[in-house]
Amino acid sequence: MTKQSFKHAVFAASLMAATTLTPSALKATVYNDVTGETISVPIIDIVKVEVSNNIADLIFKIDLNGDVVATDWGKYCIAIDTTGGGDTLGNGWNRPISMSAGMDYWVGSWVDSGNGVQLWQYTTSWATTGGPNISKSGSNVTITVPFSQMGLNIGSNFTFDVVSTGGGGGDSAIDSLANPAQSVATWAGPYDISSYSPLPSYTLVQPPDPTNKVTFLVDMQVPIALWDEGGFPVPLDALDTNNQAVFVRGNFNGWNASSEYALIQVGPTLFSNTVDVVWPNNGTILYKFYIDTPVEETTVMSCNASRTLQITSLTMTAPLAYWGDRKTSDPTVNVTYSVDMSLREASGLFTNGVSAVSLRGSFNGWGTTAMTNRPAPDTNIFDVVLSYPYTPIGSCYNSGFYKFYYNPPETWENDPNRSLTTTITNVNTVLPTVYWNHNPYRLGWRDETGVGKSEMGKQG
Ligand SMILES: [Ca+2]
Ligand SMILES: [Ca+2]
Repeated sequence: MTKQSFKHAVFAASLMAATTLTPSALKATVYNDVTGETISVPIIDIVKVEVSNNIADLIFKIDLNGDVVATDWGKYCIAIDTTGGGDTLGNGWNRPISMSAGMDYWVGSWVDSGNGVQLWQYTTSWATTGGPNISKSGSNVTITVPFSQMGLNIGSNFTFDVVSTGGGGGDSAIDSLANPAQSVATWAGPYDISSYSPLPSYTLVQPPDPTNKVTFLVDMQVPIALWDEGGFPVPLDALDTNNQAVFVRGNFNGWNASSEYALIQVGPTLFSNTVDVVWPNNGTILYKFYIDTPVEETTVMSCNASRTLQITSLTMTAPLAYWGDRKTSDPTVNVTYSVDMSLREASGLFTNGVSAVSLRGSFNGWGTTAMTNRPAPDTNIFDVVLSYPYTPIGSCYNSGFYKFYYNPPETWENDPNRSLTTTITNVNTVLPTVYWNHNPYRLGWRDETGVGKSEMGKQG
């Protein structure tokens, strides 16, 4: 068994467990009525009404004292006062039911003949508007109204009453949710909803963000290859699959690597899991992949920007990603740094052949990486090539901080630290030669100091 196959033999036994959708919880406000206080039968005796809302709809779940599927002639209506004005005398169905405080909307529903519901709006007269929905089950009738069609928004408050009535066009409010007493003594009524006070009121609440199930997939082929190559020191983003875990972290989990966001190895190099992302629909999450070294991936194709995903569904799969945007099929990129020591040597502070020049920076933990000088006549220019395996063309190269250095005597460049970012367009990328200590003057004659003969044109 090869080293690689041994390492990768320990796969998770199963893939993602079946997940259950968790729609955002809708916390209802419950308005209770008494029972047995009507002149008629249990199917129009209101027990209670639960009112809730989601991001778009207002939902009334009306609980009756009888089975409205078995006996379905009842009519269930909602009188709503959203604002000043309104009809003080009647309603959208022209029944002997009024709201003397001013009824702005009337929801009229029936559960016979295949169910139906209408939303009526009063301006100077009544007219139908919008498209509410109705369903029934057992003793419940549920009416859903898009609240924007009543001019309401999250945070809006309105007063209302739910009333039951019969099949006759002249039937009044046989039960009133608000009123615990008998509402009418005869079918003809009439009944003024505002005769009872206070009427129920409801404030539209900001619904909780939905819990989305998002499947993430990341191919760890480069970190696994870096580990398998066994170099020393071990590259920071090498992945030991037997001892390290891979996570997805983002603004949806506080950029934390908690266990529920661990990814499972589902193939030789592929890691995946379906995790909870509590986030509003159409919102965009930021994320990256992470190894518990700890190290977060550096996304080289976007200059280390976070990955983004717009949440458009309760169940989603993010695009397949490669750790750091890198594949094992990507080339090794060689980046050449060079420093021109000629002015420094002319100053007498540096002696070529005596002092060794090196590159030090975050890339080598501020250790020394030796530089070598070029053949004549450029013997005062020192080069070093840094190699970056599995680096895609078009990627963003960031040097981190660095300085040039020579010894003896032990001499660092002046501050500030150098750093640069460039786009890799070639497997051999040669950075511009710079002068020791950021000296901006270009040496025109190799046997002179350049003082008084400067020309701009070379990067410091
Ligand atoms: Ca009742
Ligand atoms: Ca009542």
